[in-house]
Amino acid sequence: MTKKMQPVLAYNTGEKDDKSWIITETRFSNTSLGKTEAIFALGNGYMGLRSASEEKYPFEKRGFFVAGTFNKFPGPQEVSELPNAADFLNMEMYLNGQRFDLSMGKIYAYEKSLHLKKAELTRTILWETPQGELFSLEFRRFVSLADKHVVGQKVTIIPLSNAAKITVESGIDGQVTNSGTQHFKEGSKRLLKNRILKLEQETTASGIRFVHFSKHQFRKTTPILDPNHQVVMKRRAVHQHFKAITVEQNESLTIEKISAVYTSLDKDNATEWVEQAQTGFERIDTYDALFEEHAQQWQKIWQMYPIEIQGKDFDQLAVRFAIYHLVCMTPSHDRRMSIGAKGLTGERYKGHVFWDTEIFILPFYILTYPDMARQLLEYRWLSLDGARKKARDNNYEGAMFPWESAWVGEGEVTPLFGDADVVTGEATPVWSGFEEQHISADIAFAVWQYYEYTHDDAFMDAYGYELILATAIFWQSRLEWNDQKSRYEINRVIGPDEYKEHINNNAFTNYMAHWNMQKATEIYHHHLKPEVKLRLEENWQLSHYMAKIENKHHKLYLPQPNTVGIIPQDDTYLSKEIIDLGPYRKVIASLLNTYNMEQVNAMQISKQADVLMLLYLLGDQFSDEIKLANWTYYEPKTLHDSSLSKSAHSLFAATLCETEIAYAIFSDAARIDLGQDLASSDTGVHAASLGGILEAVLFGFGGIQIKQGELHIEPQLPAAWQKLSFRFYWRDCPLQLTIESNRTLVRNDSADIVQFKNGGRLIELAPEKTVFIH
Ligand code: IFM
Repeated sequence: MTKKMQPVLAYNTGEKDDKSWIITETRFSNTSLGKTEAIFALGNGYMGLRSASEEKYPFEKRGFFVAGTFNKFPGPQEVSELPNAADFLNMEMYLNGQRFDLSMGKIYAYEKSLHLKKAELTRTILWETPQGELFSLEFRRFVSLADKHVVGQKVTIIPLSNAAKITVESGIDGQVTNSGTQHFKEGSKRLLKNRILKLEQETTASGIRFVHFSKHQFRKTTPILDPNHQVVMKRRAVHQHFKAITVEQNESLTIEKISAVYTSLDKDNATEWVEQAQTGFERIDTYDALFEEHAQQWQKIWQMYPIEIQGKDFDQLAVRFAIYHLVCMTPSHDRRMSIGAKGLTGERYKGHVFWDTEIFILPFYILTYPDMARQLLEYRWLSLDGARKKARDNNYEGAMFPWESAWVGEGEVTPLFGDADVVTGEATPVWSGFEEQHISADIAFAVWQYYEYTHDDAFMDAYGYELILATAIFWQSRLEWNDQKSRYEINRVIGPDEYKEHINNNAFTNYMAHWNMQKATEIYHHHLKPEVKLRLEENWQLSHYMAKIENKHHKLYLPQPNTVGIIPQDDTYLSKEIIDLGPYRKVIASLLNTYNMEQVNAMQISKQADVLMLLYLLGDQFSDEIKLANWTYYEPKTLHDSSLSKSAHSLFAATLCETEIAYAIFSDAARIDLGQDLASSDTGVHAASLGGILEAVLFGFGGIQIKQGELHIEPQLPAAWQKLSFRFYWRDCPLQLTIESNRTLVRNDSADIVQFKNGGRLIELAPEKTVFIH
């Protein structure tokens, strides 16, 4: 009988107090390093650091990203990307001459853990060298939430067999690349005050200056040591070699490495910012003191998002894991930046921002931290120049938002080519930058969703109305008149289902564009203050375009349900061949190993939610029967090849009150990053999926919805859970929702009366009062 291998990841490994806070890799494998490098990545929104080891391995992917620092390598195939900046984690340790390397010798104990509560990475190892000497090693690391520039590392080594001479090579290495592309000039290197390593570099085209510092402190069981060291400078790298420190048997050697990075993008930069950064860094304290301040900030984070699930520890952990990563990837310090599809945890998608932010992540912030949602929308407002340029370049008007965005105002940055075509052997063209146009409406939709929950008029006057109106101006210019059918159409697009290219009248796109234009007319007539109207008139020739929008949008073709209630995904989808998707639903993207895009285009196969996404977002416009009919039709034809798909389907199933189906799909979504598939996160975590998991919990099971501008709370608890509770904001009022198997409570923690609907009843909840609902 073959022995069953234990799963590599263990959950909830902590003691009672640490339950549902810890994820542990229980076995070292030097061929699947990417998983925990990404899912255990550390960050604070300013920077993100993949959790590669101190010592290097051949199949690792080290990664360190500072939000917003985009650079474009010259060349027609290149687009702006977030550079992989200098690596300061690396520490090579030689124990009695033997390099510490887990692919050699024997591992008697190994645990690599991410502790979500305090956002700390740890590794504890009992290792025998190939020469038979036993060592205990402990590694700790954090990216500070208290000082966004600082990273702390602490390594403790204890020789267990005999005394040892330990040599350490450590420094700052700017030789890293983005898979071969070097984004930095050589730069300057220094050792300051015989103690602080400094590397100053500049990105090749965007001219963003980076300054890195690292300093070390060595300690034996008690005293601070000053070991012999030598400074080594190489191209783009500066290191210190600390020589042969003698450590007795069972004595411990602790090495603390504190590093910091500052860039010329930092908003608080004075002219003398490098000098100031240096002075600040010199003052920086020890690991423990810095960690304490950092842990206190994380305690505040967990108080901000008190989402509690009782019944399944894994689900509680998954929710915390999603919140943890959203905090790590959200650039809360700077509205000129937004959230990349991989956060700050990997090179994939080049740090670019997609609709993922507005449709999958923003709803979580709207409900739990509206100011953050507002800031992320301001990034889009600051990007209007790029959207205007994209419209102009394509002979349209208004604001046509890029499918992929990088620096504000830069415009479209979608690469032109992607993976190999299995049939032709050539690189597959990426059409999304030209054809995936729904993003303009998605952004407008998100703006309105934010407004409905917050009634933040100041935001709308300054930014929100402009975003909705400028995108509506784009859409009216985008419509194509079909003389034969006497209607406007939107042709040659890609909808959310990216397995259908160059299609006409994608239902999602047409309905969302229609919604965008209709909302613009409503805003124009009922919401604009005279001074706002005047400004928008100057910026966008508003009255001229409003006449066109009003005239045209009624005549836009909106695909209607057929005789059995199915809304055609586009003009041809329903007439395409249907194949057995069974084998392809088991392995992500396996279809593209058999068929190329042209062939996939000719089949009824969806990559992710498309019509169902429409029915969720514009749920008010469709009956339950239509929703159910389309669910039954489209879900079996969906491969869920995009990580955005599962959470969207879970959410949609919840709106159908299919609680257990919604829960089963939620469970799959929760495992996209956190599950045992050791390759699923190599290139970074899935930001939209993490946002989507939280959406499924709050909006799906929590049942928070807006219908005709009113708040509805219609909760449903999966059988696996005994309790779900969370706090959310409705128009500045904090409300606490507690759902248990036999009762649901809503508590109004504000000083105002709050109105909402439940089970068809209008409920008025007085300040500080609690009500039981269905
Ligand atoms: O935005 C998504 C898209 O919907 C599917 N492909 C990946 C993109 C980035 O996550």
